[in-house]
Amino acid sequence: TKSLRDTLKEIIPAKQEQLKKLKAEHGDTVVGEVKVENIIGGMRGLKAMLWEASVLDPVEGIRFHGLSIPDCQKVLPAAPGGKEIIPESMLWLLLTGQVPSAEQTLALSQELAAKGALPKFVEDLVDSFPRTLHPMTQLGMGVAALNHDSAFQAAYERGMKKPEYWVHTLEDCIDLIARLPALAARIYRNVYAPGTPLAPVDGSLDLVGNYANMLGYGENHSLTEYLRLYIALHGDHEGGNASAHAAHLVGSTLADPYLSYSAALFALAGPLHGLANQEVLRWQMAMQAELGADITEEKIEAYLWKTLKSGQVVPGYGHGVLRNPDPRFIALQEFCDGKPELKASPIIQLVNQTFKVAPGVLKAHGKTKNPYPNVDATSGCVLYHYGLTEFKYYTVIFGVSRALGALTQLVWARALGLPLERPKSMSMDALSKFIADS
Ligand code: FAM
Repeated sequence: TKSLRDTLKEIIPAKQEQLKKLKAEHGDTVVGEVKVENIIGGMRGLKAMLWEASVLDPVEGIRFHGLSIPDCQKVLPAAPGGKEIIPESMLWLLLTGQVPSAEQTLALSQELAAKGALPKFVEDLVDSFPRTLHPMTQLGMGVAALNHDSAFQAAYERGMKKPEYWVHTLEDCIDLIARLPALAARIYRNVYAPGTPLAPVDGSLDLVGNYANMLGYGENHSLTEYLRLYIALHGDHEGGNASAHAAHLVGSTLADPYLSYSAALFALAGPLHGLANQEVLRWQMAMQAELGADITEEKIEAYLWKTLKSGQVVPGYGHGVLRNPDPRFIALQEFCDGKPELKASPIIQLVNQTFKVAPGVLKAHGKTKNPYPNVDATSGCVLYHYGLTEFKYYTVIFGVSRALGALTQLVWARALGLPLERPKSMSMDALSKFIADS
């Protein structure tokens, strides 16, 4: 059975050829037009970057190399003894476009576990942070500090040639993904259970098995399975979202994968992006507290209007690209439907009741282009049910996940020799002059 590196070595030349052909034969083909509204509207809808591993259809949602989420759930290997997709099989798919065998997935799990320990100075750095420092700030700083051992940076200093870029990028990406659970779990334990022992990385566990174990939830098989699915599903959501795009932009300067991914994490930490899952829980709990025991759809509707009229967004609803319920939301709901204790959970029931009412209210409100839930509408609430109630930590789990896609693209960007990203900006005066002259 072929290794990950050999698989990549085999497929990269054809991709390089494809890019060369696109450039040579279609370099001046027009893909779309740039309107003033795109320039002032956060570049929404502009097709302006390459991203290999996934494409987001507004109606159908995400596909990873053409595979939908239900497709992935059918074909991607689970952990030994588990049922859900695991990040290792998703990473293999994202990197290669191929579905790994159970054996290949296991080999990747073993490699990640073998590389999973943190350098001592990073442990000390993280231990020195005040407990009050937001976990996402800690994660971003920890990831940036891991660049101390960057293979890419060391090879660049030695004067490596361009065809070698992806090889060292890949090694950094694997090392970083391997170390994320130990880093993220250390932050959790320091902030929420200081002074208690932290389990070391266990060579016999998969990536999330280890993560759950180090968090202190190793015994909870159901939560571990949820985290596997959650982390696999959040892995990639094409390239334009703020975290993925930040990694791509910073990586295009040939900053190493650690620095590039720390930039992604700080983008993920914004409330309109990854912080939304913590906001959803906060909002649903405030709703629960206000509405009391007897929660009806009418009361939820009134609460939604109250949120909107106070000028706030309804967290967990809307999306920059999607125009339908997010299939990741649906997959997490199906996970809950299959587990009686989750189905009976008050917070999950509230999420479901809200889902029945919110699209109608948001349509009547008439602002958002997408009145449907995104994945964050439920992801944090499920964690809360399992007893992982520290919602300031939720985006860290998203941050462990998004590495899969953002780092995959760094490998492809270096393999394809993609250039420094540098869009042209305009001032309002320049834009007005352009309009007047044209
Ligand atoms: N509740 C109320 N208003 C909303 C809304 C919501 N959930 N979603 C969008 N709008 C408003 C939006 O604020 C904008 O109003 P203004 O014209 O006054 O600025 C208007 O509707 C048009 O926005 P849009 O074009 O539909 O959405 P955008 O592409 O600008 O923004 C989101 C997309 C996700 C930032 C936005 O829908 C939002 O703020 N949602 C709530 C926060 C959230 O759930 N974020 C998580 C996104 C998730 F996918 C992730 O990154 N993890």
